[in-house]
Amino acid sequence: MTTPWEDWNHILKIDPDKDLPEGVTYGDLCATGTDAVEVGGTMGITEENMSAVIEACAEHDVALYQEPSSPDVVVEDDALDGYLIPTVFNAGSPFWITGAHKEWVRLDTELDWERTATEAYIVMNPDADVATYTEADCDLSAEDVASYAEVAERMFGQEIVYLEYSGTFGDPSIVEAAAEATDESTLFYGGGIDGYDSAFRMATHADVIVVGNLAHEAGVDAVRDTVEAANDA
Ligand code: 1GP
Repeated sequence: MTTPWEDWNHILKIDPDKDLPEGVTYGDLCATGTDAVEVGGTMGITEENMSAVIEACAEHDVALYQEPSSPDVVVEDDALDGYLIPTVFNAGSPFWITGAHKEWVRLDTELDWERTATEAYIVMNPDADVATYTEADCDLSAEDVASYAEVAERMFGQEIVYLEYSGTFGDPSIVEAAAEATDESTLFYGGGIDGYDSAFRMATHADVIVVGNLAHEAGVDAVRDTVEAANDA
């Protein structure tokens, strides 16, 4: 697979289980200047709601990726540029490290490896659904996180390391530690970005910032501000 994320600064993550703010369309979000739209979520995800969002975004000129939370919601659609598959390095259950992946490969004998890459997640917010779901150990120091990041890059050859604070703004010093520990991997940061300043703060450390809830809770202008910050940093 090619590695377009090396050139990205900003990802907009759209959760198919959440509504858009009144008057906002998927087209508006695709046109914010974000480098890529990633369609994914943790709870309430079905193949149907995934497909609906993918189809709505496919009409617009933006890189489009699916981030399936489990094998049964993978959507086969030529409009997708690819699949970004989470593997949770600090998961308590091995199902979320390699188990779900094994099931996907078992069930899908014609998996499109050319369009498939993994994201090495380090889940940091214990209150997030993703932490509960994966039984993640979020009690990690900056040193622990940096070490996980280095393991992901050096031992497991992960092209993407994803520091995930979903729903809350993370500790910039921990993001900085992860950035220092990675050399060739692209570092994604996601969680609690709510405008220009928070986006800029994390984008000074991470290679790519991921904006999620804001797209569902605020207007398009707020999202556009985070794109600007990611490009400025
Ligand atoms: C969630 O990392 C993303 O997977 C973004 O988090 O929804 O808190 O912006 P927020």
